Amino acid sequence: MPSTFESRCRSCDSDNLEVFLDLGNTPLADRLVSADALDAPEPRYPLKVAFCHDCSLVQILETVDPEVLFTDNYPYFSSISPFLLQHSRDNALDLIERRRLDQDSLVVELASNDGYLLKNYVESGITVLGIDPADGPAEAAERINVPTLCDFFTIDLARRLADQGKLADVVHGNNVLAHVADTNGFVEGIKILLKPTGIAVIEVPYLKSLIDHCEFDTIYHEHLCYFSVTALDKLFRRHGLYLNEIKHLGIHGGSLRLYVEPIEDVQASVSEALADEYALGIDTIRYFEDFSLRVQHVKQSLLALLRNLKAEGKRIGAYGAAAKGATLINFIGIDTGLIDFVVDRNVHKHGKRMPGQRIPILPAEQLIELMPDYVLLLAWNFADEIRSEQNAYEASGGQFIVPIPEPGIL
Ligand code: DWN
Repeated sequence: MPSTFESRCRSCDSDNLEVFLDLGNTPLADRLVSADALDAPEPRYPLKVAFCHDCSLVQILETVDPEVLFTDNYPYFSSISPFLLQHSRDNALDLIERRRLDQDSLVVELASNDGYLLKNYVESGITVLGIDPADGPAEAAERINVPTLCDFFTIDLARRLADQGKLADVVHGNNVLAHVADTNGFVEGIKILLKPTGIAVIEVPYLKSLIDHCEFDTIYHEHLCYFSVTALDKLFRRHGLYLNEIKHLGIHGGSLRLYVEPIEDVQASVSEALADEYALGIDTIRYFEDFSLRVQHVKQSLLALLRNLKAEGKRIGAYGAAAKGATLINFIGIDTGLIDFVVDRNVHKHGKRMPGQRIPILPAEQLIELMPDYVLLLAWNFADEIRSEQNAYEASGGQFIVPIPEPGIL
C-alpha cells in the first residue's frame, strides 16, 4: 500500500523541517486485523514527527493513501460515546441559537461520520449535508435521515457544491483538519463553501495538551498535523479566513474548538492563546526538545509496571481498541505475553485483532466475566465514562491502569 515521504511543510511548503520524535515503523492504527488475515503481512510505515521552523506546524512526514486509511472497513463510529453525543448536541444547539439558524439555513459537516452531530440540526428542521468517505458510517448516517455524500471533501467538491448554490451558514469539521493530505486545499474548500456571513466551527486536538500530558499515543498515520493556535492562525489567514475565537475542550485529551470566519473579528480568547504560546516558545524547536526523552520514560515505566504484575502472576486486559491504543502497544511492545485481550463497545471491532500486536478484541460486556486483575486503559480519554460503565468490575476488585502522562494504577 502506497505512502509518500513529505520533505516540505504541509501548511507553508517550507523545507525547514526538523524531526523531534521517531516512533519507528508502525502498522496503521485503525486497520484492525480480521481473523482470516492473521497470516497476512501488515504494512508498516515510518512515524516521524517534525517541527516547521517557518510556520510552527507540527506534522508527520509520511502520507499514507487516504483511500487506504478511511474507506473500506473504517471502524470508527462517533456515536459509541454518550459523552461525545452530548458534547456534539450542546455544540449544535448553541450554534442554532448564536447564528439564528432556521429552515432556510444550510449546515454542512466535513467527516460527518454516522450523523452523530448533524442529526441535532435535522431534529430542528435545518437542512444539512454530511460528507464522509467511510461507507459504513455514511450508511449509518443515512439510516437516521442525515443526507451524506460518501466522499472526501476537497476543493473540487467545494467548487461543485458552490456552483449548485449550496453555500453553508455553518461548516463543521471535527477531528478531520489534521487528517487531510491537502491541508491548504481543504481550508480553501471551506472558504469556497462558506457564505460571506458564514462560520466554520472546527475541533482539533490541541498540540499543547499533547506535549503537556505526553499524549504521544495520539500520534498515528491518520493524524498528519498537530495544531497550535500559532500554526492554525497562519494557515487560515493564508486563505482569507480568520480564527476569531477558540474554546478549550477536555475531549480527546484536550482539544480546541475553532470559530473561523471570512470576516476578521479576533476575540481575546485567540490573542491570549497566541501570547501564551509565544511565551512558552511553541514557535521554536526548544519547546519540543525533551519530548522524546519523556516518551521513552513512559515506555520504560509502563513496561516495568506490566512486567512486574505479570511476574506476580496477575492477569491483565485492556479497554478500548482505540487508534491511540495501537500506537501505544506497538511503540512500547505490549504484546499478548502481557495483555490477554482488549474489550471495546464498538461491535465493528469485535472478533478482530489490534494492529501489529494482534491482541484479540472482545465485547466490553465480557470484562466482568473475564475479570482480569488489571485493565490497561487504552482509551484513557474516556476514563470517567468507562469506569462508570464498568463500575461492577472495580467493585469486584478489578483495577485500571492509566498509561499517560505517568503510568499508574488507579
Ligand atoms: O481522530 C480520531 C479520533 C477522534 O477517534 C480518529 N482518527 C480515530 C479515533 O481515534 P481513537 O480510536 O483513539 O478514538 P477514541 O474515540 O478515543 O477511541 C475510543 C475507543 O474506545 C473506541 O474504539 C470506542 C471505545 N469505547 C468503548 O468501548 N466504550 C469508548 C467509550 C467511550 C466506551 O464507553
